[in-house]
Amino acid sequence: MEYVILNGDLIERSKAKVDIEDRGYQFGDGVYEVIRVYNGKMFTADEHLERLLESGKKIELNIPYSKDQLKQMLIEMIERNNLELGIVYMQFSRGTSPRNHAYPGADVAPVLTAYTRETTRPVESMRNGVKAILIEDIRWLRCDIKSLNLLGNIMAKQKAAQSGSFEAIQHRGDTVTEGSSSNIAIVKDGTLYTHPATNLILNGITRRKINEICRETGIALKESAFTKEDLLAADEVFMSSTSAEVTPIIEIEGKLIGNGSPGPITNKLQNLFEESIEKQCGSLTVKIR
Ligand code: PSZ
Repeated sequence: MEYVILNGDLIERSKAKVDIEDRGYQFGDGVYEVIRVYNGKMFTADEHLERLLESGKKIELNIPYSKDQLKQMLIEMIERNNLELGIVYMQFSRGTSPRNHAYPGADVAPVLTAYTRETTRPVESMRNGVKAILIEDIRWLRCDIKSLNLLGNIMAKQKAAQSGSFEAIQHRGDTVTEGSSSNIAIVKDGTLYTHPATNLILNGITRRKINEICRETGIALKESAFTKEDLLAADEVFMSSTSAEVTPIIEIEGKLIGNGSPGPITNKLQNLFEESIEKQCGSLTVKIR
C-alpha cells in the first residue's frame, strides 16, 4: 500500500482526491518542492523546506506549518512507504474555492499534497554526459519562485526531448539563465561560472551545495552571468538538480564541449557532491565511479 499526504493526513493513495476547483489545478496557483531520498533519508531537507516557505511568502500564500512540522510529516510518509532511494514531491495550492482570479478569503486554507516515488540515480548520464539544445527563455520574471506554473519549462524540455537531447538550456537574448529543470554552470580556464541568484533563475539547492564545495576546496567560483558564446566555448559545462545531481553536458546544438567528454572539474565536483550525500545519508551502493 502506498501512502500520500493530503493536508495533515497520511492516507492511502487511492483515497486521496482533490477538488476540480483547486487553484493549483485551475491556475497553477501554488508552490512545490522535490527532495531527494538516499538510504531512506532526505538530503538537504532543511534547505528545500526553507525554500518552500519562502516561495509561499513570495506569492502571499501562507503555509500553515513550520519547517519542522513539514519535515516530520515527510519522514513519516517515507517510513510508511519504505522508500529507500527516490524522491518526495510536496506542493501547496492556494486552496479550493469558486473560480475567481483574485485570491479567496482567509477562510480558504491552502491544500497540501505530497507523495514519494522510487527513482534510481541517473549514473549512466552522470558518467557519460548528456546533450542539450539552446532555447530562448520565454518565462516570466519571477523564476526564483518554485511555482506550479511550469509551461515555459515543460515546453522547453519537450523541444529538447523531440530533438533527442536531455536538457534545454535557456537564454534571455545572449545571456544564459538556466536549464528547463536545472541550473547550468560552465568551467573556463579553471574558473566555474554560474548565473547569480536573481529573479531570473531558481536558486537550486544543488547549485548552492556545489558553490559551497567550490568555496571549501578552493575551486575558483564566479556567480556571474555568461553568454551563449561563452557556453559554447567553455572547457566544461554541467547541469545540476535534485535528481540529476551534477550531470555533464558534452554537446550543445550538435557542437562538442571541449573534447566531448566530461571534464576534470565536473568529475571532481561529482565526487565531492557524492561525499556530501554520504555524510548526510550514509553510504551509496551505486557510485558514479
Ligand atoms: O526530477 C527532476 O527531474 C527534477 S527534481 C528538481 C528538478 C528536476 N529541477 C529543479 C530546478 C528547476 O526546476 C529549475 C527551473 N532550475 C533549477 C533547478 C534545480 O534546483 P534544485 O537543485 O533545488 O533541484
